[in-house]
Amino acid sequence: MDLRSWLGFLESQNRVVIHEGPWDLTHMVASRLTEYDGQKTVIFRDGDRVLVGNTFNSRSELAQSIGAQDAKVLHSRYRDALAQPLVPYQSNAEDAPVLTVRESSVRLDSLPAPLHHARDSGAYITASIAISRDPDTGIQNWSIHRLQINDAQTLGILILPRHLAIMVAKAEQRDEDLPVALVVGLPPGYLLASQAITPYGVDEATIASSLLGSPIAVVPSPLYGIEVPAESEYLLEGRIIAHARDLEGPFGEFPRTYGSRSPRPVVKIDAIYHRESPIFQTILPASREHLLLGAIPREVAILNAMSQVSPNVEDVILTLASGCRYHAVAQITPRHAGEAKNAMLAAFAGVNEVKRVIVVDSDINIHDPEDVEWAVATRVQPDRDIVVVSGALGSALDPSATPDGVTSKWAIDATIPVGVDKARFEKITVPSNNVVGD
Ligand SMILES: Cc1cc2nc3c(=O)[nH]c(=O)nc-3n(C[C@H](O)[C@H](O)[C@H](O)COP(=O)(O)O)c2cc1C
Ligand SMILES: [Mn+2]
Repeated sequence: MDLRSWLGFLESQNRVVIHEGPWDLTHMVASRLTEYDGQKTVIFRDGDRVLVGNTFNSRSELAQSIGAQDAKVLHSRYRDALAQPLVPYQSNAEDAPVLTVRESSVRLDSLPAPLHHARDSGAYITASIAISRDPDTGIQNWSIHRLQINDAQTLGILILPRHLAIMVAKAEQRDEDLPVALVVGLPPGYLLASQAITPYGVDEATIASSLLGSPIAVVPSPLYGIEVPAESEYLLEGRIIAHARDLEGPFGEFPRTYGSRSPRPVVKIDAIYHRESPIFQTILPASREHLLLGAIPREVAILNAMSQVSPNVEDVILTLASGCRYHAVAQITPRHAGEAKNAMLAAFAGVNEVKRVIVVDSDINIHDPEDVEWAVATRVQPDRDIVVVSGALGSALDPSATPDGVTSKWAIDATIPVGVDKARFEKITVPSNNVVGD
């Protein structure tokens, strides 16, 4: 499955809005994507030039994109993909669609990269997977990074302290540039695989392969030999320049606030390749698409961590209002007094960004914020059921945390205490009336 076939499927299901004719990259594209966020994929078509956003709009569409029928199996499918990685398939350069055309010169400013939010510093590439190799082991890593177009050949990049940051530090220690391949235009499963939470040294290409159900085709990038998905629409090959820093940001981010303007690493692009009539992809920051890509791997990590201390963790979600990062709601059936508290602390250990976790019983619908609030209203005694942890590591993009992301965290146990009479807590219902009216 490539981006084209996924878009074709969405069109056949009437889930696409097509904008024909010239588009304006200054806020017009972002405003159409905002209008249809959570509802429709938007394709902007101007002759040969094509731009797409909102490539999925819900958990169920994301599930469909990896061949699953139901959003309910997203977590188990993701967990299985992490447990059973699959080695990609090596394709020939001649068969790789992404290598069809090499641009005669590098003109990043001619890519259809939109200016998204009001105070953004400029046009950004937001839907590229950055692929780099560890300078010692050669093992590759995939991650998505916001990329500010500085000029025709360079990009500013935000690299939070995860795997790519380790590679950059290793290269800079040797005063060497770090080769990087930026691929744009892939179906949701690839992007979801890039968000995997794994130990350093796991190649996310192996997770994409298992998540999609068969080895993905990869091809060495012509200049630096980085293995890239052959089905990509665009490939930008370049280097993260050793020790170079330039101002990047501000940029509207997933918490619906702006990330700061600061000196950040610089990518020099050396060559651009693409398919015939390539489709450029953008992810509107803070859109459903952006938030859900991060949600699934984090929910799986929280589920795993909580399950270590409580065997009856049924389900976890990260709420949309918290950017699918900061607020978790977990459904558990505690067997022992205090077990729910241990499980909540495990959620913090599972994912750094989680700032508040609420645990509820299995009769509460964690996808319904009103039902969760009902549980908090009727089952919580604040002096007994709230735990506050000070000075923990959270998200640097949370404006209320320190610039390094140090934050306090809170956990709310909204489960019915073990051993009390549950009848007092039972939700009222109206019995179904089977009499059919005349
Ligand atoms: C649309 C989107 C944009 C993102 N932008 C950034 C970014 O600018 N910088 C960053 O460090 N992580 C960003 N991320 C998160 C990383 O891609 C993600 O945490 C990834 O799993 C990190 O990979 P790693 O574990 O191999 O380091 C973004 C994620 C998405 C979905
Ligand atoms: Mn990684």
